[in-house]
Amino acid sequence: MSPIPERRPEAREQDQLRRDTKVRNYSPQAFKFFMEQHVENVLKSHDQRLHRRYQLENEMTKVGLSEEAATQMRRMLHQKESNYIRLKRAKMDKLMFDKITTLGVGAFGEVTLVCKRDPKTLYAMKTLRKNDVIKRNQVAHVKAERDILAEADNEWVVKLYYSFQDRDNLYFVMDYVPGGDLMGLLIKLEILEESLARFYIAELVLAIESVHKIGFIHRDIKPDNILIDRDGHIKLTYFGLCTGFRWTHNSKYYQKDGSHARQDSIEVSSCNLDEHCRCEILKPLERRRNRERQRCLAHSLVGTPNYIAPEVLLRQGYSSVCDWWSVGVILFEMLVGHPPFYAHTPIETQQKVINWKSTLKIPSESKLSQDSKDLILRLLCGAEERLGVSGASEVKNHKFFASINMDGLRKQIAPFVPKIRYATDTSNFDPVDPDKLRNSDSEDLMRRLDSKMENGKHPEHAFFEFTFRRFFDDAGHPCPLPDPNSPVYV
Ligand code: ISQ
Repeated sequence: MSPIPERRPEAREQDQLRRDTKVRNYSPQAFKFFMEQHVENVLKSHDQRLHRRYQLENEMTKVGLSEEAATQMRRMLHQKESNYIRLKRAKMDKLMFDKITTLGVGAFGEVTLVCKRDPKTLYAMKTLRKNDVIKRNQVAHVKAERDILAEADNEWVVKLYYSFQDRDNLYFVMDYVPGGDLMGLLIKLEILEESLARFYIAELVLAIESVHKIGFIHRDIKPDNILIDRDGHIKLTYFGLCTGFRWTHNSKYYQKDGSHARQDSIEVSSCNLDEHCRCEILKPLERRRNRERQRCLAHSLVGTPNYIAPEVLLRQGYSSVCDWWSVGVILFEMLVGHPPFYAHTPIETQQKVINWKSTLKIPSESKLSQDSKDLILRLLCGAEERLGVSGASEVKNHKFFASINMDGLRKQIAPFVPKIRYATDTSNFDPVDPDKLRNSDSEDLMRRLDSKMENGKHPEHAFFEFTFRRFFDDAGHPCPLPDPNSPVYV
């Protein structure tokens, strides 16, 4: 960490000169942040480039390529690297995408199904309003989410193709995963057969393992964040609470004066009730029948603490084992029909989670197998004795999974394959309440005024180097093009 540069007395004159020549002036704090993050990113890009070269050499040696062919391959990689640098510099904007429909609305923005104009490709685009992200102190989380989506190059995590920003918004352009989410399936089926629950939980364990392997913790694993792809396999999304424990994932670097501030959306006890969706207050509390209420809770700023580990809620210091707790909660919910710490309000749920020793009860009338009960109780316990504390294989080796071939799971035919009738079919997602859709023009204007008024209070460096392009993004995108004759554009 370099020291914060000091401003010299003659800097004032230089400032005036800069203002005259329209060069933006940043605080020493922001300058330090820019430089440190920029140098880190330059080094990261260099490492990735070396890694690609090393991988190519390895592959060529493995297949015994002739020297002539190898030279040709090196030239092609070099060309691709140059194209990639050019692509990274090219500015992207939202007009490169046509909106098809809204898939979901959250506290900071929305997720829409979009079609990129050139080449025509379907994506899910998450839009976050910068102002809201900053006001709610979520910059560090957004940064961590961008990092994990960019770095997790595996089939268990929804793939990020591009991230970019404009004055008002941040954009994540990701794979469209058309099968809906696990919450939708739970609502439909109420209780899952043990074999179906076993399949999803086994996949979830592998997905979480893949996230931990690259040094991240999700912290907010819940059925809404587990998507089902067209073949019935799962993908993780919404890493809004995740952390990779990097300095840029720490909120203190985004405070104007460098001081610490509370930032987590898991802060339930201190939250304002007004932050919750009004439907929570207005509607009866029947969980599964009231899917809207569930979704609203998931969308409110504080979220639902139903799935969050007690050590995370208590801010006691936590590790990757907190994600295994969430697996226990989801398994319970799948087999029993409601989450173990369900209550009428988030605060009550939080209390129940924290006091899990006295509140956790597996109802005797639900006919759970001995193995499933045992796994639930080995996951819903103190962090030190929780299964998974010595690694994911502890969880994978539990008797509950005895009949599962973990290694080839994703290659197997899934027990439930969602119905997808055409490329832009979104029927597996809940229809979005029209009241929640943005009234774009007037709301945009309000937000612009809002952002003007708040200017100067924002950390200047909040979204520095947010842009991302995937290196291998041009071939074999999984989503077929929309059929131009189908009535899909709404
Ligand atoms: C991809 N496909 C469908 C829905 C999504 C929601 C969030 C992030 C990615 C998604």
